[in-house]
Amino acid sequence: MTIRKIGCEGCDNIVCPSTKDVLKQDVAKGVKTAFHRVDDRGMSACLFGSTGVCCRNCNMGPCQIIDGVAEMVGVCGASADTVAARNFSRIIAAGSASHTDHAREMVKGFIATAKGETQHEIKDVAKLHSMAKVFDIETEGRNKNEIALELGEKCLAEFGQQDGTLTMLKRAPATLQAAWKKMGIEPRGIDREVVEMMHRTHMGVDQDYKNLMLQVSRCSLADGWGASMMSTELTDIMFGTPVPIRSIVDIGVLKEDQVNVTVHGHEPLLAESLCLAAQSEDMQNLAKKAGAKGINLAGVCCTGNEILMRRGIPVAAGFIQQEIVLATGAVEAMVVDIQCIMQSVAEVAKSFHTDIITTNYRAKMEGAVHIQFDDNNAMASAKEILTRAIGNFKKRGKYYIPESKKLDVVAGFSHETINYIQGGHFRASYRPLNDNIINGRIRGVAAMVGCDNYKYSDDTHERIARELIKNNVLVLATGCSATALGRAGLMRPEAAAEFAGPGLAEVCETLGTPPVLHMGSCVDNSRLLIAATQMVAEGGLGEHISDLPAAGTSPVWMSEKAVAIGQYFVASGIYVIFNKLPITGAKKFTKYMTEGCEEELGGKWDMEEDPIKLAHKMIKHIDEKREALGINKEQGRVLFDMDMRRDLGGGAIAGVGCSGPASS
Ligand code: XCC
Ligand code: SF4
Repeated sequence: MTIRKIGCEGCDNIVCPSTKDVLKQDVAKGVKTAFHRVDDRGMSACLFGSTGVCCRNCNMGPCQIIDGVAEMVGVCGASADTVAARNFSRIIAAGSASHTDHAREMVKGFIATAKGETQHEIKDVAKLHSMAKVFDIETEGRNKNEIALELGEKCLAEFGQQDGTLTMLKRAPATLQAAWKKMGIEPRGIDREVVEMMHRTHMGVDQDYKNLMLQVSRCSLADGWGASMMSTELTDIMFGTPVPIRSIVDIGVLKEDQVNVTVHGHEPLLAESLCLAAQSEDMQNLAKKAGAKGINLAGVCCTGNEILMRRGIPVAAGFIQQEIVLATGAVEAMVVDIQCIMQSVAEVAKSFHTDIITTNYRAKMEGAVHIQFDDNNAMASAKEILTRAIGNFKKRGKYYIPESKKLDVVAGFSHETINYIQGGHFRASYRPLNDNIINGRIRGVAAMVGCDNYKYSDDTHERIARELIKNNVLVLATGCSATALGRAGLMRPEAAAEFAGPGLAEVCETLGTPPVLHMGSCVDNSRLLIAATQMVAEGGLGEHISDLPAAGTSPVWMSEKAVAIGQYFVASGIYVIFNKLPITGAKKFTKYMTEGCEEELGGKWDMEEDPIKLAHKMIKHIDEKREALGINKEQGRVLFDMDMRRDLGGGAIAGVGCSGPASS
């Protein structure tokens, strides 16, 4: 991809106004960010590594392989295809392990909550009952905590389960379940699949790339339809299933006169406890005593998405802005737990009064303060953290908050919300979405997931999403890509009229939704699996997820987790396109991933670095699916008359869009 050189001096990939604004202030002088390091390193990425053909799985290597050159196979004889497939497998194992270890903590927190050992409660009883049904748990005559305890314990057991299949798999379309069974890739136990993946990629074990890819799918399914799905559902039950909520996204959410605490990482247990503690009278009083008007919590990365979705707490930054938010000099503490926390934040914080507070024994960092977050004494841990942040308020020196640039978002589009807004309480269904796809107002659905990446321009997500919605493709976003799209103003309902094609704009205006829907954090991609399943079940769009006019992308991924997500989408029948994947040094393997696997899985991988071309590859795929379904006819613009609006408007978002207040 050609990177657009339009940023400020020394930061070529920056388009975001507030990032640019902060970086040019005096207070940020001397702050080195990843943007600078990308330039400073002075070395381009190793060709063998970036194309997947460097093997260091044993001490006879590392071996760099050149496909087709007889002398350049591994010392053990490993071919380019084997090495690339093994490396890809290990990415999937690491990505799945990260999601599943996060999920395990959430399940354990859920069990502790069911036992009454935390300050949280079982909030969404309706969802508890629907999950109890999935897990064959008796609900008659039992209180919510008893049911929750059994559910939590059954979920926890699936991590160490050795045989059988994961329970959530049965939520998938029957056709997909049958395909997995036929291929022998139904996950047996969550941890088992990760361990087996690591074993099979050890020197001298599985040396058949196609056979390895079966385990790759099984491992990723244990993530998507297993651990991640458990995490999303149990977190919803405990903290509430998201409903549409207005908030703001940008560095400008920091407040001049308050103690700014950013919460960065992934597990919402910590963030939820901080939210509760920040509202407590003693913490509020302590903040006032320190001369602040209060405590301002703001999210970073997926923790940000979790508390935005459920509480409407503003998001200060996505992955790509974690250093910039510190460079404002206005953050008293950045509290971190696990995943996507750059080691550089400790270095940046040194220039300011800011404390980086690590809270998880699994993730410590030199230069940070460690305050262990104790699940069983969460309030005390949270207060200790906040007390430290409040103590820093008086030490704040020069700072700069780019206040004018923050943008509104409407977030909170869980699968349940999408269901509801289309039909209200009584007729909740995906029927209107399917109908609007069939009648052509909506061309198809695109999932945009995953990270930001300093090697690419920070408006890449925006450019792709604008191209998609202009072409009437509804965009569902999660993770840092959702934050990026929020920052770009695409999660305001008004964005439909401003940027969407006429058909999509009409549907969005009628429902009062933005053309880009925020569906949550990285683990919440499981919501997309359920949404796709629901679209198949609703009828009219084929028998399989692979029949849907839908596509997925993580256009500037950086984390191994994003690849695991991509793979479980592919193994669920979805066409997934990334900017690039480290597989291209192996010809047969690449061909298999981008073509061959479609026959078995229904989904396949693709690659494209140019944002606009990437969007059009997604659109082309969507059109091909429409063609196969026989719905790809040119549609004249059908305006909604009042009856149609009334029909659709039952669940419109209160105070949002043209439908006025919700009728419920
Ligand atoms: Fe990390 Fe989840 Fe990627 Fe953002 S999107 S950079 S993984 S925080 Ni999931
Ligand atoms: Fe080289 Fe084979 Fe060892 Fe890999 S496993 S480092 S290809 S000898």
